Amino acid sequence: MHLAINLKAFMAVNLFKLVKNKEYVVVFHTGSSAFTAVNVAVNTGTTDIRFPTVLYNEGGDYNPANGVYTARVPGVYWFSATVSKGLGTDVDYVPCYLRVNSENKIRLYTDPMLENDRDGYSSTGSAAFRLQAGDRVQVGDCTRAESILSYISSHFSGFLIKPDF
Ligand SMILES: [Ca+2]
Repeated sequence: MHLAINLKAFMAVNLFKLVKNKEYVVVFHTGSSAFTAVNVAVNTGTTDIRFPTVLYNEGGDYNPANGVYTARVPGVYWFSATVSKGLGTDVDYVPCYLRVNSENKIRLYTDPMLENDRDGYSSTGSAAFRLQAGDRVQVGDCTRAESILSYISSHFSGFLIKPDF
């Protein structure tokens, strides 16, 4: 951490010198981005959910307060989400969507029949997306979101595969 801060300061000073002298065009490596978050809470007044417990958040692009991953770097990304329902509660199903900029892209879907509605079950969706800086990815538009199990069997993760530059 200390080394990174010093390196940043060094680069800022030397980049200024380079620009001032009009000698070079400098391209910085954009760094990586990856996260994993678990447990579930429903965003108040919505059908969107958040995964409030962060296990890993390199780059800090996932926000556990609202469950939204915001792309900092344009590029190709991979995301995966799983929602689980606990054993014993009689709920038809708990479908959700993986959403990009509030548009449903991938459906997380399991629908047991009749008496099997009391089973514990999980639904997963995974997808690659090309994102621009500022694009938002989250899990939402859920049905009966209050019945999703808030445990480590419900999780949301993603990472930058390849930056555009
Ligand atoms: Ca059912």
